Amino acid sequence: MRVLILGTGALGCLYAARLAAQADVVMLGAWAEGVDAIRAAGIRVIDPDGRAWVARVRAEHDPEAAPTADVALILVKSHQTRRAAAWAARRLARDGLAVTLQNGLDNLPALVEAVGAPRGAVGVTYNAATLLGPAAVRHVVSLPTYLGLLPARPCAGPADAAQARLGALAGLLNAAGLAAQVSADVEARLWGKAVVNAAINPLTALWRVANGELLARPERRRLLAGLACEAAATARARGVALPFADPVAYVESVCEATAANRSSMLQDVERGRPTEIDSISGVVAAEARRLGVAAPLTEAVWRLVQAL
Ligand code: KPL
Repeated sequence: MRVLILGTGALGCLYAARLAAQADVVMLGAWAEGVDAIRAAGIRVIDPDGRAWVARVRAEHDPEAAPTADVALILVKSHQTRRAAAWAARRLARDGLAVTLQNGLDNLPALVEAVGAPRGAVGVTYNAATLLGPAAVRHVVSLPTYLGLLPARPCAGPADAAQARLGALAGLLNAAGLAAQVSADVEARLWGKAVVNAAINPLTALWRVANGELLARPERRRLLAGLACEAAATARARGVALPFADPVAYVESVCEATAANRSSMLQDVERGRPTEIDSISGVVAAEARRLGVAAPLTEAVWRLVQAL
């Protein structure tokens, strides 16, 4: 399979390095330092068990230089989705599939606008990774990736090109050591992840602490729980059947599983880069307002992180 990975950040590097042994992988990115470092010495990965290894991967700055792809994985920050989607549209095979694996709730519409609904899909990943520098990534914890189509459509068998591609991609990811499965209700997974991100990411960014530190004090836990409940209530008001019964217990379990990780939003703040707060808390707050759900904490952290 020919795989194009858009984005040379932590998850872009992780997916590219892992998939390189299983597929023809090309990375495409606008961050010159990242692309140049990948070209010069490959991607350096530190696995969750501390093992370090290097993967050689082709990387390009210019979409015209990238070959046609069967699958494009969108792993840029959400404010860069439109450009990445336009680049993917230029390189994707006619029966190819572009999959957003990003945080946030507003990436698929931008992707579909560029590649067309039949060629757009969603992935939700719980893998936690830290960018150590250009082309260097620490895989902090290995957790599953869920893939699916939105709106959900019944599988029409092997003739359904998008379903077949998703199945093949899940197989490839599993073979590459990244656990993945196709989900029949990926909207539930998307909102499940949004509940996690709407609770963990703003607080870690505001307090500059690793995920596990959110559980260290009762006052932190109370705010974490409040944010999780607001996002979960919004998802339920939308009719989404979340993949967990208790949002607080679930978000706390993710804090434990990713305790050592500095969230992607904290990493953005520390690098002085735009955060994904509008695509996470901003969309939750807007949906809450639309559906008449009270979400004052979400509104507050959205504005506080914007002001950073
Ligand atoms: O998705 C994440 C992120 O940092 O964006 C979590 C799951 C919170 C891991 O840090």
